[in-house]
Amino acid sequence: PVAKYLKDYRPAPFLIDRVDLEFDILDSHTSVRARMVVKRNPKADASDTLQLDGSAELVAVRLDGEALAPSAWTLADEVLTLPGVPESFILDIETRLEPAANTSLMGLYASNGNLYTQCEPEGFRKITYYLDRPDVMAKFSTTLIADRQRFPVLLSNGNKVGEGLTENRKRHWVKWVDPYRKPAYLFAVVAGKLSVLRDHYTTRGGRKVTLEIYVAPADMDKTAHAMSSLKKSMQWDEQVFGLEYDLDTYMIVAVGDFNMGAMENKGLNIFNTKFVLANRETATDFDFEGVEAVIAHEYFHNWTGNRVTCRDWFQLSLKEGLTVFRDQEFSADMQSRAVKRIEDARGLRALQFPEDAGPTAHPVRPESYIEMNNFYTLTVYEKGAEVVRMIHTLVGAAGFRQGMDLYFRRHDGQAVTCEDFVAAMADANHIDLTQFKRWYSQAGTPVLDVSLDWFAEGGAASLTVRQHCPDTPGQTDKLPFHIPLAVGLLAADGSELPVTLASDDAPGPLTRVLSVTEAEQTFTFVGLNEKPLPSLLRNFSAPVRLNYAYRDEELAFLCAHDSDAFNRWEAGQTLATRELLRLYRGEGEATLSACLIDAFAQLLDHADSDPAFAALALTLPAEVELLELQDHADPARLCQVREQARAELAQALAERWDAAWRRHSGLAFRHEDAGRRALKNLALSYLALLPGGDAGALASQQYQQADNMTDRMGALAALADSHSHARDTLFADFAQRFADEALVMDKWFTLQAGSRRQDVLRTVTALMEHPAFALTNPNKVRALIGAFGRNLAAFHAADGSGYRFMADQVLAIDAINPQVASRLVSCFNRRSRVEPARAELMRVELARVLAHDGLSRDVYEIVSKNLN
Ligand code: HT7
Ligand code: ZN
Repeated sequence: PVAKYLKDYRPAPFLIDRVDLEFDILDSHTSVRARMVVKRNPKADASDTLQLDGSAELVAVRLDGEALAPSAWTLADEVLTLPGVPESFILDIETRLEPAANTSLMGLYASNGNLYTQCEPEGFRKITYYLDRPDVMAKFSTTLIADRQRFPVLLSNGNKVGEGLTENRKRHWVKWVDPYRKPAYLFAVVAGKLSVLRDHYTTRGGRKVTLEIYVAPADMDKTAHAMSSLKKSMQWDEQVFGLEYDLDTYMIVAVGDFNMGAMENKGLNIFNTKFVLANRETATDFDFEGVEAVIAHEYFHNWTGNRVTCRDWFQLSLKEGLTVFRDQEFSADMQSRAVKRIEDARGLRALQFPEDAGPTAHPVRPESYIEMNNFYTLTVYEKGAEVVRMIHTLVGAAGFRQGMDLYFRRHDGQAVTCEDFVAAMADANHIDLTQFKRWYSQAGTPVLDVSLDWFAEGGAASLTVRQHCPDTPGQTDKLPFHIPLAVGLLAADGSELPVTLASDDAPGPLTRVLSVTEAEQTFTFVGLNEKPLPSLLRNFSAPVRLNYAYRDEELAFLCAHDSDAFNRWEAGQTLATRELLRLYRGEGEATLSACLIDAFAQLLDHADSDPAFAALALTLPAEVELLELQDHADPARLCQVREQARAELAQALAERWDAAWRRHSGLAFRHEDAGRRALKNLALSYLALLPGGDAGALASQQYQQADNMTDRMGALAALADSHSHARDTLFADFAQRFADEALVMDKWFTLQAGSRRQDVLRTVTALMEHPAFALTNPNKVRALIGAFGRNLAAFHAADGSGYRFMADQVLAIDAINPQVASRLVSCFNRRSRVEPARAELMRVELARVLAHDGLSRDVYEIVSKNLN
């Protein structure tokens, strides 16, 4: 397989003005006729050879109405070459597709008898031959013709402009025209038997928009939340960014077979059912939050992605980082801002930091790829959002809005680069972001080492900040980043002191954003009557690791008093991490320190004022986070130490957990009590660790009385690691009760695959035979096999059985769906973190995968980087 490079970008030699597509949907196959109006690109080097991307079965080619003999073109390596074409011409291409046989779920595919498309990033070439790159933007029309009974619903992008019956009246046709130019990756069609929930939204400018959500008929009772999320998103984008919807219809279609979360096709979003369907019997609070966030994300893409798109796929973060930032801000406005920030930062640290430190580390704007599907990463999405957030922090909300306005004024209707986005932000705010742009080109997580010197006589404190960034594949000796470091200062009584610099002529703000730009830099704060305790990186103002030599008591103090909620949470997590690593290394007492237990006791005593925050603060750092902090780690021991710490906290605070569980139990369901449910279920999970306790009875009681899925799942999760009769009874009841609910059965699979029980591999292997499981369905694979890969204790079993199992599954799935397989194989990427015996067992399995005949580009790229 060969790599593509950012440095090789050239404008397309030809442009496509219009595409008229006709899909003739038949029982055995679908015929696609594409008529394209093609012309030379005046901005590209002159050429009379047209090269189109494509991998579909080619039936016919006509140029300006003349059928071309096979000798007039060549087809090799998924490129159709037409030499000697005129300046402008009409090209007709006919292809033949077999959607029912397409298990990759890219291009046109079948799911449950219906047809769907997925074209981002390079799926359109599986439908027809085309300039399948985002900087070629055309006006599309689509006509769909199909049997009326089997395919009553026929959808495509834009506005419906006509429909009718064929001569024998058995078939019907629908024609759609999208008035906006778009790249092929935003093209979509859907055909099938679907029910629809309809509603309306009138934009600020007075456009009446019809909103439609299409689902399988049995799922209509799970669509209301998605609809209300859509309306909230539309309103929020008008209020915060002045952005309105621009078509008369906005359609969302839910499909159970889908490679990712959702897709922002113009006017016709296609969603994984997981991010549309939710009612309180089948979806947890977490699911409800996910639906709202993903609906918002795809809606926001209409401006950040569709109206202004990417010049090439290296710029993916232009649309994804910005749109994730927008959906995070939306969610923060819909719920608790602090809780949202903690959840996002926790996810980044647990998942993106390891990616940034591993064999597939890449900059937010990658420089090369073999398979673009592998670059829909946490780095491009989540770190990309952090980069946008840092600009927001540097220029403020009003400055950011001005930057966005300028970005749209300059680039509406264009395909642009990350550089263009930063230029709009810099120009609108008259600031220099040249150094800041290193965040787009340098991979790796910067490390800040911070210290404070106190000068009592002058009432001054100097904060010294040193930054460095570890080497990543292909990148050494990185240049300093421009890092916004938000700082506060606490007095001994817990009050906040102004952060005043010598250059200020008045007391400074209580939180000050310092611009760290050098490898080493000192900031001096003045006007202080006592040595302050610094609160650093408030609200997680930059995606960095920060080291400061706090004493344990100082962390406990910050945990109790910091006015910055993020840092209150952070201080508790740092204290807990220290304790867990100390226990892991066998240093000092073999039990948790009183300092940590007291800090948790205090958190629990004040939990009811913000139970959602408390639930996060009372959760120990994840095993994957701990793994990153330890060289030559023994994952089994890490898991065991964390479990032991949880058991100690359970015992030390037993009465408090019990009281918390009781205080928040037995309430009639209200959405706004999600925080209380989170705290209650956390309490139950601790109570389940008490030797001789009655957690089985409590969990059974909660399960039986539950009027919502969060509580049912909380009860199941509390027992998932046990061998009790109660556990077997509840799991069996759950499977029976929800046998027909695919998304609920996914939860059941995940709980079992994530269990601490020794027999988990045997269980997972057996569950692969369960009637609700299918290797062809990405949700099932992620729910069962993906969850096993995230189960550190089971995946890293000392005998290598977990590695062997995962490698076998990767190979089996690769033959079906390479995109899903390459995600799964990434669980091997932290090989360098684990102790040598396991690392070698992992290497052997990866070598076996790499040697496999017919391995996909997707898996090849990940495994070869890992083995390098
Ligand atoms: N922009 C969408 C990306 C996506 C995707 C990419 C590859 C293969 C399948 C896919 N489905 C969706 C999703 C988003 O970020 O909104
Ligand atoms: Zn997106």
